[in-house]
Amino acid sequence: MSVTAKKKTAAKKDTMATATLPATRLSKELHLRCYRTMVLSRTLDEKCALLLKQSKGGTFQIVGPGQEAAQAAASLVFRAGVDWSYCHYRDQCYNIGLGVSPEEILLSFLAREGDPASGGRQMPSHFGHAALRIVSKSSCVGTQYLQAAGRGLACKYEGKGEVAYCSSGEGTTSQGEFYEALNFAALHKCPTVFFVQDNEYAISTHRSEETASASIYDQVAGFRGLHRIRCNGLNIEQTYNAIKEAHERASRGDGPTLVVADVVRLWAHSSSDNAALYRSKEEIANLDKRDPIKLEEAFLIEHDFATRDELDAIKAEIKQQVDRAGNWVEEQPFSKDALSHVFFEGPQPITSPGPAPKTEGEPQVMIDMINRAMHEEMRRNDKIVVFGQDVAKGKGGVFTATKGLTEKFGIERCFNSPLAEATIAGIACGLAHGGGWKPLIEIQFGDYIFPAIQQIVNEIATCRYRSNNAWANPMVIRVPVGGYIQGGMYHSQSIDSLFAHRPGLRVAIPSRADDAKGLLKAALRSEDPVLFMEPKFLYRQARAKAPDPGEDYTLEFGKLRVVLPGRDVTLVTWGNTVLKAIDAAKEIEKSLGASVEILDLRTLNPWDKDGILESVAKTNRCVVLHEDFLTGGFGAEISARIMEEAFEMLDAPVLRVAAKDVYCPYGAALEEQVLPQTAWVVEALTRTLQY
Ligand SMILES: Cc1ncc(C[n+]2csc(CCOP(=O)(O)OP(=O)(O)O)c2C)c(N)n1
Repeated sequence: MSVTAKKKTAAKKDTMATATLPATRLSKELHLRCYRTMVLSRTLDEKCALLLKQSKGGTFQIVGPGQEAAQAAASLVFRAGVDWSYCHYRDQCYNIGLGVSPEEILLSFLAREGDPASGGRQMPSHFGHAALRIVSKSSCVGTQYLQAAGRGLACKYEGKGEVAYCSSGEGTTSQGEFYEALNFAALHKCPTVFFVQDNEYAISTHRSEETASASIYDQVAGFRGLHRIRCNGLNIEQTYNAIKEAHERASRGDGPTLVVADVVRLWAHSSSDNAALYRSKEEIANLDKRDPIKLEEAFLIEHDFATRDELDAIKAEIKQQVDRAGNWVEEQPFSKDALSHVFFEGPQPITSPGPAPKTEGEPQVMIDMINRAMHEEMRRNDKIVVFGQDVAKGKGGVFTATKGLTEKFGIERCFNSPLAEATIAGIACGLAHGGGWKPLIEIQFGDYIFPAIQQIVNEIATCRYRSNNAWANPMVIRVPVGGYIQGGMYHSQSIDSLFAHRPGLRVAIPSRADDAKGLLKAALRSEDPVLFMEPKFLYRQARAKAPDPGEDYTLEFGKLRVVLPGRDVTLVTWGNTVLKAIDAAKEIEKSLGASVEILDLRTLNPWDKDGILESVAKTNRCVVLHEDFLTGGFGAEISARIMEEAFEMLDAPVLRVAAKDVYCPYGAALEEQVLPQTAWVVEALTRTLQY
């Protein structure tokens, strides 16, 4: 079927689906309130378009004309400062309805101080407002679905009848995370309302090229526990009824609803787009007939709620209000602060020295210390919630790290997630947005963290920065990593350099049981998101054992451990390769009589540059050893910093020993050729010492 034919069939179905909805009447006051909200939003869009044309500061505009009725109706239902809003970038009218002022919209548009969304850090229309519980929005379409489901889970746990609002266009529902979110929300009866404003286009791509069914409404018919409503989004009353029903269901504990509102996009996708390139002249000419403001005006006049003159007066008054706001905003200073709020800036255990570890007692394996740290911290903080694949009940994780947590703390605090890493990270992200919740999630293997990467790097790591400290994502992501276990290509990967490279994410990688406990406990008391990498080869290694450092022990991040003091060469490493370093140092002592100072970094963000430089000042030689690939590995960063800041101290070039730039194969004889071996370290140390 051609695109045009598909459009026609879809249009027919639209009429059929929307005609059946009840038509509860709204009062004159509510109609006029919506009308004002719609006109204010449209006037602001026109104002911003003008500012853009005049080159007065904005560089980009994305607008909502055509979608105002649906949004104004939704804003009547959701409660500002009570419910939680995960918005679409076209949701300006909804934001205004909740209470965002024209000044605030324009501060954001012109990147002036006082922009409540991002302090000028994000493009316009990336809404956020802490006091109104409008959660910071990134530019990634589709990430909001899982976050809103996670927030719904928090609302359910809190039992106060609060609801999460989640809005998007229909194109964005093609993202896999949409289906994952519906699944999770339906499975857990999350009080989340998914509001899809179907304007038929995703930039230039028509719905018929996007979705196998006529509408996303039809496409998701099979989710048990998901209520669905389709409505005419050009009609305030129809949308209000749909949203009200969805909100009431959610609030009383009946679970999620998908509301699909058919709307129209009157303007181009954005100021960078030209709709004439993909919409016919006829289609564009007919859009005006579907303008919801004009339709509402006709309704108001027909029902004697207002006269034409009164409506014109409202428009003129709002135009003046917007012009006044514009003049005031143009006088405001530009946002200047670009560097703060990457991390939490107050004192916290991961940035402060903790108590000394206890050193007596039976040495314990690392996996047991990780398990004990979680038990102790969950007892201490009842907002810690553990989830991931197979973490619950009898099994307690494929490596038994979470063993006993469900039995001890109940299924709500340690539950199995669906087999979907984006779900795990996205739900955690939403849960961590407020209320003190502290998700402690497990990604089963580092090799499988990639489906979650959008949520981790673009959402979790950026949340505090992009919202100018209004929102944050304190959580811990535990993930077993690394090789030396014949795990083959997909159970051996190191992910150090990928994540250590991202501002906003703390990264830890212990090599000993006591460090693992101290770092994990500090992470769980932190205000920042922490990626906690666990070298699985060390889980039960006798050489990684240490006595339990104690229930109060927390270990500051960014402080290396001197594994072996030495005089002649510094060997910097972390994770699995600490053991290779120890073996190599012994051989060097024997063969050359030289003493090697081994430093275990323990964390990669932050990493202890000063500690390394102090050692290099003494030894004047340095080798960096790690398990991740050589090219672009974290060793390159360390080596470059030593070169930049301590060149004069060096008697030899800094050398790196790392995995070959090859995937880690399964066979023992093959793995040995790829992952760093003791002999490689001995060879590099010898070369450095003999330089
Ligand atoms: C993950 C991601 N991919 C691509 C983009 C670029 N992009 C921004 S908006 C958009 C279209 C979204 O369409 P739809 O969901 O229908 O919403 P509408 O703009 O029609 O309201 C695209 C492709 C993005 N921001 N994020």
